[in-house]
Amino acid sequence: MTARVAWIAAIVGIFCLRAAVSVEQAPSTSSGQARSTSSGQADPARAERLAWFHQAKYGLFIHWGLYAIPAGEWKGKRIPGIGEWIMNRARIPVGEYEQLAKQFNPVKFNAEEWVQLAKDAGMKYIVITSKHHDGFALYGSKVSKYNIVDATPFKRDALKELAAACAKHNMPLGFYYSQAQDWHDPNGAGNSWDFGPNDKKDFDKYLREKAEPQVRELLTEYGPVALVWFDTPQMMDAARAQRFTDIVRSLQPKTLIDGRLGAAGDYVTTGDNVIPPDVQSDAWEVPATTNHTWGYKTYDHDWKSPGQITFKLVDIVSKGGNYLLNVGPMADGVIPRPSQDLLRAVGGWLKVNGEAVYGAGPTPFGDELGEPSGKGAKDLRGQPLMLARTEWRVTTKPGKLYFMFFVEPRAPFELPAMKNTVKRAYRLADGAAIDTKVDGGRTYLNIERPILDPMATVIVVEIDGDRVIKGTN
Ligand code: JFZ
Repeated sequence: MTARVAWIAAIVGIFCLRAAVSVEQAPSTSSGQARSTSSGQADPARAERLAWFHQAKYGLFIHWGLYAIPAGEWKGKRIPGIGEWIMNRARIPVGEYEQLAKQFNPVKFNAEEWVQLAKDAGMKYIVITSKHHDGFALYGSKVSKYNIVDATPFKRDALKELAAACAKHNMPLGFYYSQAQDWHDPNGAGNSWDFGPNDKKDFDKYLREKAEPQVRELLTEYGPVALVWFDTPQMMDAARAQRFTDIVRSLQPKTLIDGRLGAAGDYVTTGDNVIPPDVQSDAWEVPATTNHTWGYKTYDHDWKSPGQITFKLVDIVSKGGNYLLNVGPMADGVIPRPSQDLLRAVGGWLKVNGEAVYGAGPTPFGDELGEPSGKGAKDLRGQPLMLARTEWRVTTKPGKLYFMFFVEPRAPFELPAMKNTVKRAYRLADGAAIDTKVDGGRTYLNIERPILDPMATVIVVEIDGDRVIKGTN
């Protein structure tokens, strides 16, 4: 069982635990302040750190580096799998792979344009790969010469420029950092084809001489860091993870730590593109691709549609989570047009309907999410197989329910049972009033058909009282 599968199993394990959480226990306030940390004890500082995260909901992930040059091909052969793993998948000797640095010259890189794209897309934070598994740093590191300033003809510090553009636009910036895997370092994890098996390496030497000092650089020379996105915690035990936690907490106490450090972070990180079947009580985030790779590949054109992305975003927010959606810029520094167009299309929907997403709380109901398929069918995690329903989703704010229809609702639309009285209902996009009628203790919405926006139409239902009281009158 490869380390990667073992590791995925670990992540999945985390979710069965959480999936056990029933809807009722869902956090009440839109800020979703979980009552306990993933390590159990109450931590007001953590809740404070998470406040912006719970407001933001939707972020831009950027996987960029030397792997954008081969872009999925090596010596004329297409290498299957995610593009940023090409050195591993093709077992490229480090001496050969590092030569790519001499070709890395992204003259079209424009940090301002990247931040503007995130804003146009309705994304509220950015996370970029400062160093991925291949060990190459996208900033001027004094710890390792294997970086964009010292090893390439480009010589510019991309993270310095991005940090400046983000500061100018008040865009929170986070750094992805591969703390464990480093295929360039003889003692880093993961490169068995040049340096042999992990357990023969002086891993702590690599951590002390490269990873920890580089994380310090990122937290001391690039302004406020919104979060550090650690990943694939091979060989990371509690003591090693604690050293990174101490570095982050001591240098920038407000900085969030994701769920892949190798110890409890500030929030849970799901598996890639894994959306849990129901509401999760703790803060969580889904890292997701717009096609089937994180790093740019020339021949992966299987892009998700704006409708699919909008549904996934709303589905995730209605379950209490955040959506971190990725782009893989090309080697010249330009983000592929199809992914730009896709993000801007979703951004257009958010310009009109963002009130139902930013800072919104999860569904107080749950039947709309799906039901166990019955017949004892189990999913990968051994949990009752959930047959997802996708007709509509709902998010909440005090006194308001945001029903989002992705297909034509039954007419009239029967609201889920609740003791609250419906004060009024209207279409968010244009404020158009929606007739309501009460019959047999249930409230019905007379939603005009066809629905206004096929991407998703939002109907706001104002109720008496801040929160839904479930049950019938
Ligand atoms: C990791 C990286 O290996 C990959 O290159 C990318 O950066 C991605 C965001 O994260 O890949 C993973 C990590 C964990 C899981 C799947 C892919 N998982 O838990 O299912």
